[in-house]
Amino acid sequence: MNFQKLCVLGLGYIGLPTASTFAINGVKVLGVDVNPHVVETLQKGDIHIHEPGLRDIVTQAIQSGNFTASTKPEEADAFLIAVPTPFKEHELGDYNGQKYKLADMSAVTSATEAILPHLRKGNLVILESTSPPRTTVDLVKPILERSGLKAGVDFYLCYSPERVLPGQILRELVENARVVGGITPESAKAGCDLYATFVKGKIIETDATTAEMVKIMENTTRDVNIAIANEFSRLAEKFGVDVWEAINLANLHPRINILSPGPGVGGHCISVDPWFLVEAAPELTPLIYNARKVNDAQPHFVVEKAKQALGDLKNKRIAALGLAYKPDVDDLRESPATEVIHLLQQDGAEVKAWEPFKPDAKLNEIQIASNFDEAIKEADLMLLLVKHTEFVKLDPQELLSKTKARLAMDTVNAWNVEDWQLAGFKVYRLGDSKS
Ligand code: SAJ
Repeated sequence: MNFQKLCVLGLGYIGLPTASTFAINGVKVLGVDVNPHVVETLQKGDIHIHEPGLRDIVTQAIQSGNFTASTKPEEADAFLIAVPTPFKEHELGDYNGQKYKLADMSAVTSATEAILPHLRKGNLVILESTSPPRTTVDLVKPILERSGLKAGVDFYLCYSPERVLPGQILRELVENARVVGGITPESAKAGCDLYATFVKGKIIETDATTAEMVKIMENTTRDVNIAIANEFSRLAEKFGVDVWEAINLANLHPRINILSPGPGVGGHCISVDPWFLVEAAPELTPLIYNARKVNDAQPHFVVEKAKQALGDLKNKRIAALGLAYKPDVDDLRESPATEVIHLLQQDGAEVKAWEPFKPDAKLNEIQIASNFDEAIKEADLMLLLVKHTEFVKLDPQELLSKTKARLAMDTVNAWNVEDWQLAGFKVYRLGDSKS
């Protein structure tokens, strides 16, 4: 099947790279975003997000004449929905007193409704947004069928999850295996034909609900695995063990691969998606629920550790290094680092933060230094929260003259304890009660 014109709804971390990759591979793409600022930025040839290589590919897409941006969809051969599915901010579910977060599907609903007037016989609609199981059949399909057309008969309908890793999106978009779930086998086939435009990894056909499950299972597995690593870090501190050493040794076992503990789990995927399963079936998900609880509580564990180093936190000055949700990205969404900072401040600490990937970040109630040196200058403690390469490379000898701090706390296993001790720092490491 040949799709010449594609409409991509949602131009965020997934939609924009996907839209421009289609465009540079010969498909006419209309990128749609409800935020006029995003559309204006693209129309000026600029981009609104940081992702390695994205600027080049968007420029190429625009120059090829194949990519335009608008706030409204138009008729097309295929429609691809890549809008956010966050959780609701002010509403929680309740299962026997256990509170859980609820998916906010309003963006998927309104993007689907926006396609409705343009839907024609023979069109293909693909949902890519991470969604609770059965969203394609129970939410998207009925909306599209308001057109009078029948899904699977008059038009094709698929779910195909994005699985790309922020920081490596452009490469993984092309190379990763792609699962395409159709509401009928013909729909899955049509979806495969579209992705075959640029995907070099395997493209596998299945049904829509399986494809939805696949995506959430992947991220939930990672969340549960990080939760156990975080729990190990707490146990290691109780038993006089260095968790990092213990994990390295355990991972020598051929069938064990323990992930890394840290200050918590952030981002808009792994800390969100497991809740979709809890919401869909709270009675079947005690493990998933508790893993979320463990990871959400990890910032508190970091604060307890800071108290070991500083005693009462009142008026203590802390340089918080890193605000992003993970290393070498500029994305601050759902970042455990910001949660740690808020908790430290609640206990009376004066925190100055520094995020090299977003030096001009503005965050509620967090004081951000204008550069690294300013953040550490007057600090009592340097607290490392994100394993950015430039923080890993810090030379403790050089820092001595730049900061009053002689206490250093590493929550991500970035610093060589001996080097820092030799330079004269007292070092605290998360999950390590040996140093
Ligand atoms: N983290 C740890 N310990 C680890 C690994 C990660 O604490 O050992 C933390 C990170 O610091 C971060 C969070 O977990 O706060 C999530 O980071 P991540 O790198 O594991 O994942 P994301 O959210 O950037 O991307 C994930 C990926 N999913 C999987 O690896 C299963 C990606 O492939 C998905 O496409 C993406 O979610 C998504 O969009 O769903």
